[in-house]
Amino acid sequence: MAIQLPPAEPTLVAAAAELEPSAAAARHADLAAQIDRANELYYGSDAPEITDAQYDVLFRELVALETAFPELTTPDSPTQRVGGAPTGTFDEVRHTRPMLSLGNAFSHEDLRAFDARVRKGLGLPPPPDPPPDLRYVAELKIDGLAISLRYDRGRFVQGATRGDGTTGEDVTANLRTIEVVPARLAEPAAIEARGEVFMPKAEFKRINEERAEAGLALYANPRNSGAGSLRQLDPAMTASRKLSAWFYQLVEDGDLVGTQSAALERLRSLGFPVNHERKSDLDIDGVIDFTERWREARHALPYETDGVVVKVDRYDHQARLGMVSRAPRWAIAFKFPPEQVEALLEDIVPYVGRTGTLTPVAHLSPTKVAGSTVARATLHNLDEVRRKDIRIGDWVVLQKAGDVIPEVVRPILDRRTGQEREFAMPTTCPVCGTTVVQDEGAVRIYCPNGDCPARLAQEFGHFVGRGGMDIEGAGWAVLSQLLERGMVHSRADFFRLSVEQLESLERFAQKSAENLHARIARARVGRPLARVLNGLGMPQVGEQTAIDLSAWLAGRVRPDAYPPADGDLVPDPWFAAIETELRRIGTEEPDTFTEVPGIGPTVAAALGRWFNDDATRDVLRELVDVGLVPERPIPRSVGEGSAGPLNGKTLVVTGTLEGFSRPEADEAIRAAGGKPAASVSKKTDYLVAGERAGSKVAKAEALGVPIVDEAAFVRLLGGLG
Ligand code: 1X8
Repeated sequence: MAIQLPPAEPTLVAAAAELEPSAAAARHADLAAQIDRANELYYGSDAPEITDAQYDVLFRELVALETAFPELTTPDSPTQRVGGAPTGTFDEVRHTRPMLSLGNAFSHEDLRAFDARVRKGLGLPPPPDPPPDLRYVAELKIDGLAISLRYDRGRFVQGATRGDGTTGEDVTANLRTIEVVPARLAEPAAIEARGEVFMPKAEFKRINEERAEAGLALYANPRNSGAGSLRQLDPAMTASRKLSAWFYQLVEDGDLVGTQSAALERLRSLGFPVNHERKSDLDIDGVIDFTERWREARHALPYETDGVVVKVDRYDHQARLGMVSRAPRWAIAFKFPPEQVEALLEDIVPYVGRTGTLTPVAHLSPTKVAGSTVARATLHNLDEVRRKDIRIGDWVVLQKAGDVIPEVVRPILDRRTGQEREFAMPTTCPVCGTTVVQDEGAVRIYCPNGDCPARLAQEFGHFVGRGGMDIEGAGWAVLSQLLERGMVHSRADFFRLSVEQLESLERFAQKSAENLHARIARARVGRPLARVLNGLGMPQVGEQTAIDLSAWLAGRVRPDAYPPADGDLVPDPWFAAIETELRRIGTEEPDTFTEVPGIGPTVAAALGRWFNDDATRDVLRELVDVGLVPERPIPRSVGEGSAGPLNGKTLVVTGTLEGFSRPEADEAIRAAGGKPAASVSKKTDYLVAGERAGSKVAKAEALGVPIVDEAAFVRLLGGLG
């Protein structure tokens, strides 16, 4: 399947058509090499040799050549890797069969309970009787991104992410850039293969080192960075990251294989990479042995595994067992507990956050845990330090929550010498010296100085970060220098920085200064209003409410009434009107903010105070003056918002959701106009089933209440259900 390209320009095509085929081929190879090199420099090292405009000229000529000589459109041509005109999103792909999620097991007991359920489901004798022909396959669980690939007559035709299990994103072009993904199979088979794309640990390390060097935010773990790399809109970006993959499921028409172990063999003989660390022909004791063997050994593997997937081997058994709420009854994921190590807690240091909150942070002797070295761990707040009785000088148990975030579990009391000291919060801000404040009855201790340099740095970091103006390259290293040198006093100052100023920063050369300057200039125009407001740090307002607020504002200050500014660096009339309106509402009628979904009287009052504050007014006014042109949202009129997509619907949530705590889920349902309820009845419109959902699922099934997973829940909230 060829990628859609921007239309070729007729004059260029006519010129190309004049060429002899051999000359065309030579020119094609030359252009392809130049473009490949430009891509590599642009994405790999952040030091382009040619301008975007020059790149476009080369690319357009290549498109013209391929239009005149279609046989030159080889799969490895840059036109096939660079996704033509970027659409901003991927196309959707409906999976032929749903991509399932797995139930979890956390202990040997859980595994034995799984075995007992399987035997019961198959009508086999319960343990300890050995079942005659029930056999398991154990495979390592890869901590990556699930993908599904279709092959037609042995050729790779389409690849998609898991998405919500039913519909994923078309990432074909990106998958083509992964070396181990076969473009062609050993035989002309029509199959679908499923597996996991991941970033090897070494590549993760390399990329994070490169990002640290460039002052960019670091990826939290290989899984995030792998997922981020695969979901790049520009496949050249994916290509610059060395992703890999393991395959573990064969979806094939015509039943050539009858077991999972045979399917793995067939995948391998077709040319797919299949993980060697697997074992078949196991009973549940063999499965347990397998999990024990890998508990520690996994850290030495060059990729991340977070568990073992256990599957009933025989397909006919699998079919008889069937599934419950999107998870097969014939498979389970055993999750390794987080590795725990001992570390010396050398000090507890209070850090000042964006809102001034002082957070105690543990400084640890650098200690290797779950594959990386840890020297810092947040202790959250003073109550937490007291509750766990953690003292300076303690040896502590350290683990990574979710194998990612370092966490001090407890002190090791046996190792106390009596030299340990209790931690006390300072009475003054460690950065600016202002006396700190603890509000009556609150846990939080904060620096009340709005001009505290620590607060400013984080506020500005938030402003230029992902939730705000999204200026890549304006990381910590850059921000702290800009503040220290007094080049930036207010948020608007970012847009006033010159290339020369940026070039004067440490580790900046002319090229990197120009790049950052260009990224800042691009961020000035077309960032969604919601992100601009969110980036300013509105009190008690999250990203979704920021979106609702900006759509609501656009309903009051209609974008269509304000022609876009045509010059550069002049105030955008619509944004100026928004600024005036926010100030007016803040002063005169803060209650009207309650018309925005998700905003109640308390938040409305806080917003009113905030928009009425001189500091906020100044920031907004300056951003208008410096020529910020936010993207104009689609207006939402009053009432429309409060009558949300779940108006009149009753939802029950069960199990654990990844993106919501229970109160947050309830709040989200209310904000969308729905009603959260505690138990399932005939009146329930949807049961939202998270991980480890319990008996409510069976009840909903019995009553015929639709059961949705978290992804579908999110779509319902967005009115897309
Ligand atoms: C997810 C995964 C499976 C396997 C390995 N890694 C995963 N992340 C495997 O079967 N070897 S199966 C699976 C799923 O079914 N959701």
